[in-house]
Amino acid sequence: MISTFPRVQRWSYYQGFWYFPMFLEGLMSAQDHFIPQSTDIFITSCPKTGTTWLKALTFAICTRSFLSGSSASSLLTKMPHDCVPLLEYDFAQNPIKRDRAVPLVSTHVPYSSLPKSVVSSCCKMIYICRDAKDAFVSLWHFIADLQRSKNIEPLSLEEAFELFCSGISSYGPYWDHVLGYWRASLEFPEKILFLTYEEMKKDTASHVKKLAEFMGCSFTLEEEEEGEVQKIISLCSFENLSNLAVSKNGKHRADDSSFAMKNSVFFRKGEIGDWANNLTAEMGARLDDIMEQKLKGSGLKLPR
Ligand code: PAP
Repeated sequence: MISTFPRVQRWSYYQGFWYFPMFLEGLMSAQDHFIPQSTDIFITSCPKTGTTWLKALTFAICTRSFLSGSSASSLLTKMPHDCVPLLEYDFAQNPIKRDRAVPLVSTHVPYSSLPKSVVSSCCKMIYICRDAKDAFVSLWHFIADLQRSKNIEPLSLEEAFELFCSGISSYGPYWDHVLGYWRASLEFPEKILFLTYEEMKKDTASHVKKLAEFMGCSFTLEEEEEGEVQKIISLCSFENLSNLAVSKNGKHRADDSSFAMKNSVFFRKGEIGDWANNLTAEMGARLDDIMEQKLKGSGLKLPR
């Protein structure tokens, strides 16, 4: 069926958004079959907006009570992506693979295409987004690296930028993805927490506390006094995670020859504003204008 959908480059169009076919297959299967646990919390994002970091933080927050002095966090030996499964890939591949003790599921699926079973449930969602220019640059490097590793000639930065500006990118249009979750977060504030990468970088401690509170596992005074918040921030920092052996030497989806990738591709720079090292000022201004127009009237202004 997917082969009959409109297609540009490797992206297929479905319900207003663009997907690589294998994720679309997983999404369509999830729309038909996925049933969440009532306690599930969904980590939602457009690709390259801070998912790895948010997965690490939420996983560390909600598993902290399992950890005693002797048992170290799984995050030291497992990628955040292997701690928190992806709805449209991991469940499509093997629905029984999940660890039900960890109430976290991630997805890049736009709000309007989430399985009805998720939207009509009482499950909470945490959405993270980021300046469009940085998200685009991060995505371009990620896809280009993957394609080069498979001896496929990647799209040039300029070609990919043109497509991105016309709405064509993984799970794009980017602005519609952001707006879908933004509007839903205004409608259901107790259910959907809307975050930005930039604000989380600027004040990680208050975000970690906010996340814990939203997830229903606030830090106790005792935990705060023992520096638990700071321990989680340090554990999940770019510096710490990117330097772990599992990140440097491990592989993600190692058993899937067409989709295996080095874990290190998830850690590039982890900075705000790196777009300026990749795009011209004109390209930056053009994407800013597009975002401003698309977000106009929504009440949302993304930090830059
Ligand atoms: P995904 O959608 O494939 O899961 P995602 O984690 O959302 O990717 O985005 C990757 C970006 O987050 C990369 O940004 P960059 O390309 O601009 O460098 C990556 O470096 C950054 N990142 C990964 N882990 C962390 C972290 N622990 N703290 C801050 N940024 C991080």
